[in-house]
Amino acid sequence: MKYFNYLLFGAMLFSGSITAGEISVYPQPRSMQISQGTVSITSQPRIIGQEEASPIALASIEALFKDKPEATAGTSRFSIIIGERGDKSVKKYTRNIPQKADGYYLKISDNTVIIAGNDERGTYYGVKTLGQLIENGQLPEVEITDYPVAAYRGVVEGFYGTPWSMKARAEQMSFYGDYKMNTYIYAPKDDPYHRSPNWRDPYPAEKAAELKALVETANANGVDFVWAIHPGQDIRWNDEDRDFLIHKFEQLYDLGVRSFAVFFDDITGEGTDPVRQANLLNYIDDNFNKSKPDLKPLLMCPTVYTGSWGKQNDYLKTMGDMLNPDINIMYTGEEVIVSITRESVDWVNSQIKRPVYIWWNFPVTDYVRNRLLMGPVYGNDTTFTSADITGFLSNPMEHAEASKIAIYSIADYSWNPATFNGEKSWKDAIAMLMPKDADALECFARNNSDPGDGWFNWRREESKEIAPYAARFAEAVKKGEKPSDEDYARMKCEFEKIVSSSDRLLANDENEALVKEIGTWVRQFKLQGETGREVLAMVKAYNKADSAMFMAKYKHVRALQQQSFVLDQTNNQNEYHPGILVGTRVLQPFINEVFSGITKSYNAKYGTTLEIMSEYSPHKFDTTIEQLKGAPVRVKGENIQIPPQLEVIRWGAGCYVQIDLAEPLEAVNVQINLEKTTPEIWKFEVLAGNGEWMSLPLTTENGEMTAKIDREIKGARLTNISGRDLEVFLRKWNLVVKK
Ligand code: LOG
Repeated sequence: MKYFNYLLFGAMLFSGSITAGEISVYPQPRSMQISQGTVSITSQPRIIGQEEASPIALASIEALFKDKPEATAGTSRFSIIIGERGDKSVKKYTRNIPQKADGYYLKISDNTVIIAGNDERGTYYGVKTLGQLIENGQLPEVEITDYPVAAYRGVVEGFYGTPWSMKARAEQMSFYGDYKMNTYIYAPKDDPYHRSPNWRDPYPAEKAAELKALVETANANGVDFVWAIHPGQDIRWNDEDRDFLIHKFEQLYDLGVRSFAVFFDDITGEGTDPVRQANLLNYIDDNFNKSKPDLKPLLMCPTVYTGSWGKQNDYLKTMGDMLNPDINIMYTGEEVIVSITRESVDWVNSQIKRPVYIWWNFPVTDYVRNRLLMGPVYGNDTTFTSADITGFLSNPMEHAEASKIAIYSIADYSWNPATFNGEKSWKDAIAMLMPKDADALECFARNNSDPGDGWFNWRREESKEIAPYAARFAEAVKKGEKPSDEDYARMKCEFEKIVSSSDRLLANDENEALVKEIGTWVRQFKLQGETGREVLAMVKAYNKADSAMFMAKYKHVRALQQQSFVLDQTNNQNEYHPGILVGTRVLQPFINEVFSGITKSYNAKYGTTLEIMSEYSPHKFDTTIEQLKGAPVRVKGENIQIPPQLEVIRWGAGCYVQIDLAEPLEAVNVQINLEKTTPEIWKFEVLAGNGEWMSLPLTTENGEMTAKIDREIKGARLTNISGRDLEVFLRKWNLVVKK
């Protein structure tokens, strides 16, 4: 028999007689040898070992073959020998079973399947692999030895914002089971019983019942439900609070929870003391955990959870020295939002004196709530072994189903980093979520993956295939040249695809939960596609000197911009990052530049004064500063803003920026940050109801200039009265109004 060594080839190989394509098992197994034969599944299997084998593994087998008929005399029946290390059924294969937690040995040959786990979960995972191998009623003959790198894999529901629903969580559990994730940490920042103010109080009966049901679902899918408490913001370091915490854990223990965590992230004050934190954790470990033999090791999230903060003090070293060795310690990497590097992991391990438990802040969006992060997982070191990391969890978006794209790949990566292929894993995740409309979802996902520019300083690739075409095209328009036919065709094709993909996503009936979560972004994406298409048509009309066509397309674009503005202003109005942003890295800048550029050219050629501002706003922006012409006026809740500019602004003597409001509004104040400057050289004025400009005093507060307004105004203006040309950074221009 001919054997291919899977590891040698570094990719899945397929056996000749299995018809469709390649064999994909996720997460990718450590070692898989595929031979030529197949086993046909025509009936229910004969199970050998059911007296002792893992009950969830057996339940999973039953689910796999429930549609097959009972075997009858004459049908060729295949057998499954199943069990875990020490069970009679698999004794013969003991040598083959990897001695690793969650590991298993799976062999399919001669009408027989052997599934031998190192432990119960290993057996269960062997069944999950078996399920993935079935294709068209056939199983390839394979031999697999498999076990994970990270002992703990899965998700920490640890974001700010609307916690996942119980329904979504239950759905996640079976997803985790399917892809060999064994951990779910319950830690939603916005559950008041997890954090202040109610961490001391037991859950009310109804909530408790819901959690109990969820714990059962987790168990049924081989997932450890970890309940985390977050007491640090108002903890008093006394016996009373310590006992409150233990009582709360006791309540959760009674609900079935067998794994606990204490989180001290994002707190200030007394609670941050590492010595007291460590003493509390050791107390819990010695008195609560050790008295209950069925508990998993205690887990903690430190206050100093990044390398860059850790290097400024001894906090992590204190934890490493003081904490009982069996307590696991979390860490987000060198920064809060960042890829996980070898260097950072080696450093933290030297401090905490145990392999780190990674809390990876991806694809969480609580710091950019108007966006979705749907792109591939990449950038993490691929040489980690079990000696480096004990856990690797994803902190997801508040959109549970949409987060599965990233979670799927993180499961894949944390099981076997060495063979991880981010791009392939991403495509397979998409196909798993939406088999029939995978290409439509892929189009949406590849254009919605970057968190943008911000304090977190962590960008993701977005629209990367189209980017070079977009750049060349926009550059040509800017120079007043005609873009190449190739670039035009490529951009047009992408915008067409965006429009049709959006419609297909909105009409998709394979994954209702996903469509519901991302629907508003998809509608915005469709508008973006339509706008892009029409902006291209403006360029074409201009180059053909077809004025009538240009005007028709121009007006259509204005109408689309307005619709996009309304959508942004009326959906997802959270107080932090309200609105709906899509395709911000390449597509929107492209549309804006080309729209402004071609309209400017048109104005120059035909002597018209068409608005060149590329983003619709009811308010108008007026300026005598050349660099700022065409900048948008953004409305974010109660704030009317000129967005921060990256480059230095040359603000000539006497030049101004001015906002003309669409209607009189009750203004509260203005906040202006031009970096190092002083109020004396600026004049701030508002346009009062009587149509007169009046000057208001500017003061400096926390490095920014501010003026109280407290009246109804129709406009606001800032003028350079220094008598000199100035160079400034425009970091902030925010007019606060009452809605
Ligand atoms: C929080 C987390 C939040 C994340 C991303 C940790 C350990 N804690 O900066 O709740 O979802 O960042 O914004 C955090 O990451 N703090």
